[in-house]
Amino acid sequence: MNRREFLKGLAATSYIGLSSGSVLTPLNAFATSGSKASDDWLTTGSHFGAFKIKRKNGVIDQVIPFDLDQYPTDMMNGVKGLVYNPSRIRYPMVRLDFLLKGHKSDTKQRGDFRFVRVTWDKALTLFKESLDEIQTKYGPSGLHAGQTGWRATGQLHSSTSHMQRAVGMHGNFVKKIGDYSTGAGQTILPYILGSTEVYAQGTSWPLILEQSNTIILWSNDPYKNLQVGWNAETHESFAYLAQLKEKVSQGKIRVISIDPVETKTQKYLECEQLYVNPQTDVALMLGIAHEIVTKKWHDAEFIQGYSLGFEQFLPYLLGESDGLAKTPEWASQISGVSPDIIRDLAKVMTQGRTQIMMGWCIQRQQHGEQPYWMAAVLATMIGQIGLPGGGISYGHHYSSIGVPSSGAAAPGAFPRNLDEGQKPLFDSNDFKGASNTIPVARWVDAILEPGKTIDANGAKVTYPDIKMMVFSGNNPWSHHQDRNKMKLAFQKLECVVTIDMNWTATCRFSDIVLPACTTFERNDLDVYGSYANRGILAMHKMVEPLFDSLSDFEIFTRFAKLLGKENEYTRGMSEFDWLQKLYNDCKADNLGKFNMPDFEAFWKDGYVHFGEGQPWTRHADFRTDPEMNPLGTPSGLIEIFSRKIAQYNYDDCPGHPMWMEKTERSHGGPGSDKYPMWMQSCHPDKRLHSQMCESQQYRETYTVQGREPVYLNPIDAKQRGIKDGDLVRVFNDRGQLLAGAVVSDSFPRGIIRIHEGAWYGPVGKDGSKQGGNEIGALCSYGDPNTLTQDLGTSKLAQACSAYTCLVEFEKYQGKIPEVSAFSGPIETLI
Ligand SMILES: Nc1nc2c(c(=O)[nH]1)N[C@H]1C(S)=C(S)[C@@H](COP(=O)(O)OP(=O)(O)OC[C@H]3O[C@@H](n4cnc5c(=O)[nH]c(N)nc54)[C@H](O)[C@@H]3O)O[C@H]1N2
Ligand SMILES: Nc1nc2c(c(=O)[nH]1)N[C@H]1C(S)=C(S)[C@@H](COP(=O)(O)OP(=O)(O)OC[C@H]3O[C@@H](n4cnc5c(=O)[nH]c(N)nc54)[C@H](O)[C@@H]3O)O[C@H]1N2
Ligand SMILES: [Mo]
Repeated sequence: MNRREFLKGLAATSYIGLSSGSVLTPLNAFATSGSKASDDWLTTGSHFGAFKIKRKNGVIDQVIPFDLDQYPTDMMNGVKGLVYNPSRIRYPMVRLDFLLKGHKSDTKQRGDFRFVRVTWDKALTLFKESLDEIQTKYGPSGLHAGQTGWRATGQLHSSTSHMQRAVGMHGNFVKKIGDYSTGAGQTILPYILGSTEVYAQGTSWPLILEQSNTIILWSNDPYKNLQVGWNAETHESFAYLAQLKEKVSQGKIRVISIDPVETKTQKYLECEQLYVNPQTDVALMLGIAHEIVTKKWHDAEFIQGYSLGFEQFLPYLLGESDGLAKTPEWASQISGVSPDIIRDLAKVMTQGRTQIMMGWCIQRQQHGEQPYWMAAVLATMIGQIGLPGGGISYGHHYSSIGVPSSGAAAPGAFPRNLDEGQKPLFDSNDFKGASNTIPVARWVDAILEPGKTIDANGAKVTYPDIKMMVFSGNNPWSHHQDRNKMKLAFQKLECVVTIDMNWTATCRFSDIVLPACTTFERNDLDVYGSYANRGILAMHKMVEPLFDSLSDFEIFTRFAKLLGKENEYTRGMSEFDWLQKLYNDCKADNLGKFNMPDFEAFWKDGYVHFGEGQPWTRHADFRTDPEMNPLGTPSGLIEIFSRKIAQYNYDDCPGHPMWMEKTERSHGGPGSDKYPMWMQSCHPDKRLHSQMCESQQYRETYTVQGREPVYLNPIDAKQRGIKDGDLVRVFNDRGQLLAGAVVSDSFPRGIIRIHEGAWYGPVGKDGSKQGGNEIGALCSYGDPNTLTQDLGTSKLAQACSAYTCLVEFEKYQGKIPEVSAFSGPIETLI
């Protein structure tokens, strides 16, 4: 089917979508009829940007940037395809053998992709009965519904909240702590700097542009990663990046990107790149620190007044404690950076104002806590923490951090938890001696080894015996590591339920699949500008929910009704009642500070603008008066040595930062004789994780022979007889995938990249999509998590370490399978 035929088909069938069923107040009557009849430009928003959308004949026709977005991104071109694409889930579906045998089904069949269409009533009843069975047989420790992820923006329709509130009304369940983004960083930094830092507002760009002489982008690609935001993104930071580019060209600010590859940012700014061997940054940092101490360039006064434990760290740095001085020569051997450059860096960083900007990728590897800690130590030695344009930050590449916040109160959200006094149907808190909260990335381990006790952040965690999982607004068969291990784990689950818009691989490995509609098929509101909080955006419904899909609110209202708790769930309010409440509460909070019009005017105009805030310097108050404004660390000071961490006695996270070898490391490190290539699975330039991979036409702008690109160094490729555009098999002991070769000088020897979020499309030995459940199946599209390691960063954070991963690749010579990722299930009748 070509695209036009497909769209025609969708337009013809879209009226099948059920009506929302909410109470018709005059206002929502107006809004719904408005959304149907009017072909005016209407506002809406997403992680990819805030937009104005025009419809034609009931179908989304044109998408343009929101008035106040001066730097819309290319991903705007993929938005229509988010709604109209072949991967959409059309109706509720149940896995064949689960429909026949329920909790006694053959779970080895899970992933064979055979599903049967059912009605909403049937699907929701099966869902509830499964929960009943789990709570009765195992209690709350048998259920994990705690994973979260990048569910669509919008304060009302936040899908994970809907699922967790409704499932929580049925019974308690296992939850997670931390996230995949910054798991190691957000755990270590409270010990060192007193807060997670990663999600804190950072020093404002105007001050950085004014005051910095040098900016170090360490494992950081803001020009790529600021394209998406946690809220409706309006891309204010790009104006500052443009100014930075200007200053770089004028020689006013020196920007050094410390990164194994040439990043999008480095190319845009035309700044310097400093190559470092992957996973060896701590060694490089130690080499710099050694040089600073040797030359006495460190700020002894700042170290003395604002930090603790330099004396415990110094013997390690100088080699007095382990006989190994961390000289530039020592660091060079590990990091691949020449001693001269290390010495030069030490000089540059201590002369003039230096802002170190850490990206997050570097802590998504084994011992990912260490580079964050060591970078804080470096910044302390330089002595500029709390000065405008100096010190260290951990988030300038994320969600408009660094754009001054308006200071307005932001709207609240639909509640994730039960209201005060509400009780679940199965009101038990008996987790049978297991933990009710586990580190976010350890859930597959828990399924495989229930009862096992691990160390985590100074405590013990005992894995619960998980028998059922519910996913909404996240895509674990994209975000988690090691697909074949996941297959084994999923065979142990009795029931898996997923609520999504698309036939993701998570749906493929589920038993009950429920179709949610997209953001563009419901009304909502959101902050725009993410951390800049520039205003509130009206997110208008553009089209009726396609096929049999429903909004998450509607899905779980119906589910709550089955529990006899519909009113408890909705508080007796419809979609539009909620929108008005969220808006009016926010209006009340801003009274006297920001004038907000009435809801009706806001809804009609499409937004309320709060404007720009005041520039601000992170940690300035601490610098001015550390006694009055202590950090949140035990001592109130920066902890170069942490007594608390030392007392945990962890071999993989001692009391001060240290270089530690990895279990897999390229460029001569462990495992590189067998698998010489380091695979980095960075965040995609043209997607948000797995989202927008479904947008077919847009995807085709970057795929190679229909597959996800694998970026290869020209010499590495040539040695294996591979040309640009060839199909490549990438493999290690954990798995294998097909991807399309993009040969590029931006990638040094020994390094390949496949962006995370590429949809998992396994095929069996016979090339069929039904065989995708086989252990060792070939991924036909190129999901890098087919190959990554599922390993905790250390006993401290137990976070995701996807970047500790070695692979090999070869030209693919076998029979070429069709891509199985995007075409939905094998629909079966019974
Ligand atoms: N190898 C490797 N793996 C990684 C990473 C890496 O760098 N390398 N990065 C990690 C990081 S930092 C992150 S944050 C995670 C991201 O992991 P996730 O947040 O799980 O990734 P997304 O692809 O954004 O998944 C969101 C899912 O929610 C669905 N969804 C969106 N809107 C709605 C809605 O309104 N209703 C419902 N019901 N569903 C909706 C989408 O269709 C999609 O399937 O991945 C992690 N995994
Ligand atoms: N376009 C787009 N933007 C996004 C996202 C997306 O999916 N798409 N996701 C958002 C989310 S959820 C997150 S968590 C952030 C992710 O933010 P990050 O994790 O910071 O992003 P990445 O682009 O994966 O990695 C940044 C850089 O780290 C480098 N790097 C990797 N390993 C090493 C190393 O060992 N040493 C050094 N020095 N550098 C290394 C990579 O080469 C890359 O250039 O991005 C957010 N922004
Ligand atoms: Mo993330």
